[in-house]
Amino acid sequence: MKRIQADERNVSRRQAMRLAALGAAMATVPNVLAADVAPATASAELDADLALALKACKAHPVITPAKGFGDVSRGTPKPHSLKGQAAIDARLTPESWRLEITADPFMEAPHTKTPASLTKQFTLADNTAIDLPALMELGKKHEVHFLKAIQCLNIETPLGQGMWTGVPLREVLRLCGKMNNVRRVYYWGFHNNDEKQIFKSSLSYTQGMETAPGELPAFLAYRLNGEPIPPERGGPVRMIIPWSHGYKSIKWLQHIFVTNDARNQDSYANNNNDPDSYLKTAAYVHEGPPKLKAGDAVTLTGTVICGLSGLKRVEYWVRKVQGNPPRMEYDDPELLNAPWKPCVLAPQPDWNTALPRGVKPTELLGFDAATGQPHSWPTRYGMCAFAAVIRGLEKGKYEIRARTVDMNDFAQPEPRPLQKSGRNAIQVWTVELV
Ligand SMILES: Nc1nc2c(c(=O)[nH]1)N[C@H]1C(S)=C(S)[C@@H](COP(=O)(O)O)O[C@H]1N2
Ligand SMILES: [Mo]
Repeated sequence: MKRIQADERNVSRRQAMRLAALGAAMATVPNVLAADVAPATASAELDADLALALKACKAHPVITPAKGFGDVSRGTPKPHSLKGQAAIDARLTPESWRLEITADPFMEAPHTKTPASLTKQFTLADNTAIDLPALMELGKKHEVHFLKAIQCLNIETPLGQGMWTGVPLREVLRLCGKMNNVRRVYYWGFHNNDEKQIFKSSLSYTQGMETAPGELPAFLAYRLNGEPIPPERGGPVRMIIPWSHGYKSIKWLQHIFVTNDARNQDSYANNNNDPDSYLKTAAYVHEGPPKLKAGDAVTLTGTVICGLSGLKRVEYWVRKVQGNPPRMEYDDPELLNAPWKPCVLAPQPDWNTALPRGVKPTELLGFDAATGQPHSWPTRYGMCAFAAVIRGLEKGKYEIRARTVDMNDFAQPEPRPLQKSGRNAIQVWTVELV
């Protein structure tokens, strides 16, 4: 365990090197699979099992095609189902798309004593709303690219990971000239002209305007995986909030609205959700078959998100059970004291060929501008596959769990056992060996 911690940043690189030199340098193998094999056969089986685990990871590429995402879209009819003239009228085509930026006149003592104001507003009414060529013109100077995992705060499976390209929100807001008394920035998308269908999110002024060195800006994306963003994924323009859950990344973006009301009134704030969430470091298990043949290798796979607290490792635990045991609490002493063992992470792809349409890894946020290597693996607020090959299980029923340990040594779901700040319960695959 210690050894893995010492070179945790390079676990996957090391795995790749191992694969390239099967049979050599046995001492550097993490003790991922070692405990399950007899000492005499350890070398060969260890290599075979590591190869098997890495192969299992390979089935889950790092970039999800636009069509492969899970979908969470409100509205009746769904905005992306509008076709032809209806899509043009909704300003959901590249030519008809417009962005309004306005200031909130709202005042109410004691929390909002003066209204927000902008030197310049952009509106449809006076024909000043921003169009796509204007946004892309800003992109020529300020374009950013970011690999992001889209994860719904309320769904247990990540929806997909894409390379998003666009312009930082701060550059768009700077078009407004002087901003006075702006404490929050709201934004929403097309909503079928029905107020009740508005789905809005917000940032504090600082989150919108400032990005610390090495940190990630909120941005208005106009490309996904190097192509125009398809309607299903929120095109022509979608807000991308790199650090947050899906609800902050508003699709079919059309309105930015600055206010001096500092209270968070995101649509998501109404439903007991954390309206300022950051992605949580967590492992999500791909449920395998309910039955396998005893004696065969059992391969566990899943997806791990590198959230706010970073990722130290992913680990699994195999528990033999009888019948149908009750659901296990996250703080059950048996679980906390269980013999968890490390999983293998998917190796990093060759970044020079993995990225869409000629984008260089040195240009990606979160990647080193000199070496083109990401600052962490999986990338920050990104995800990759993990796997473990388990041997030596006799006939019977087993619960197989996976969890993350973050850089602060918190094991999932800690420190967020409350699932309304991001679903991250420990997931289980129940399998019977027959
Ligand atoms: N305009 C709009 N944007 C939206 C939503 C929506 O319903 N309407 N759903 C949000 C939520 S809750 C999630 S989880 C993500 C899902 O993104 P996806 O459908 O591209 O996977 O989109 C977000 N953006
Ligand atoms: Mo969501």
